[in-house]
Amino acid sequence: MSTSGMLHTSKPSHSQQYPLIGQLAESIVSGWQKYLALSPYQLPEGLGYVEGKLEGEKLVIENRCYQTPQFRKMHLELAKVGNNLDILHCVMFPRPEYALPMFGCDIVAGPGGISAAIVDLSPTNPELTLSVSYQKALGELPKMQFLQPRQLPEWGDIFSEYCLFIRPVSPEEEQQFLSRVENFLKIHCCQAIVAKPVTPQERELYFAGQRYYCNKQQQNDKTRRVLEKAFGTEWTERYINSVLFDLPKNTPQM
Ligand code: BLA
Repeated sequence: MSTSGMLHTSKPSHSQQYPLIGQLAESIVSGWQKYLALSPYQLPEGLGYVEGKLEGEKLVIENRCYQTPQFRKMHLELAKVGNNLDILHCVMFPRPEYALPMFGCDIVAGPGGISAAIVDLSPTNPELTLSVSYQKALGELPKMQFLQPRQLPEWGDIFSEYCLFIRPVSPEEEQQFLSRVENFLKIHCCQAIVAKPVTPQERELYFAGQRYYCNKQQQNDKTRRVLEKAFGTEWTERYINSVLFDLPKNTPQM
């Protein structure tokens, strides 16, 4: 069964997910519906809904994907590994005609709670800096304190100074994280809908910025390992390169 590209109206299966993951998924999709004009986005054949089992436990992946005038691809993925691991993965890829950062969010929950919760608006310009208007909006958000901040991995130079990477220690911290994601998303959508296209020369730079981002994300061995266990190396390579962090085709839209 393939569910990619459809605007779902039925009750989504993420109701069985770790509570914060279900909440975040609802919140992200309703934010998209509220602020943006969504059209379906067709994922590669057979990769909308996938189940795998090689060694160990069953892995089920459910994808939702949309596009808008400003975003080439907005991808929300919910993955469940047996009864052990719940994962939310979300990336908004701007069309390179727009000087917009990448919205990215990842949550990994195990039996002991959430081990990783990360959200960022990651720059795509050559200087790897956010524009003044993003900095202003993000800087005005209420300050938050989390007890267990986490260290970014070596490949994490793509993330902005506003990146939030934590292990939430309580339901209160989980809700604070949710609220921060909602704020990031609101800021991003409101900036995106008033953005003007850049020149073809600048477009090349933003395209290269997205390529850099994807190349770095593809180096996350923790993601790769989970997928390889259920689907094998070849499938995983294709999935990472064509669904999770695919590079846009370098053909101008204008
Ligand atoms: C970490 N990602 C992880 C971990 C796992 C996954 C198992 C380790 C958890 C931990 O360190 O506590 C697994 N993530 C997945 C899988 C998918 C996924 C299988 O998305 C998809 C099917 N990752 C992203 C995005 C960001 C991201 C968009 O996909 C950020 C915007 C970040 N994930 C990210 C980071 C880590 C992580 C920074 C920690 C890596 C490390 O500490 O080495």
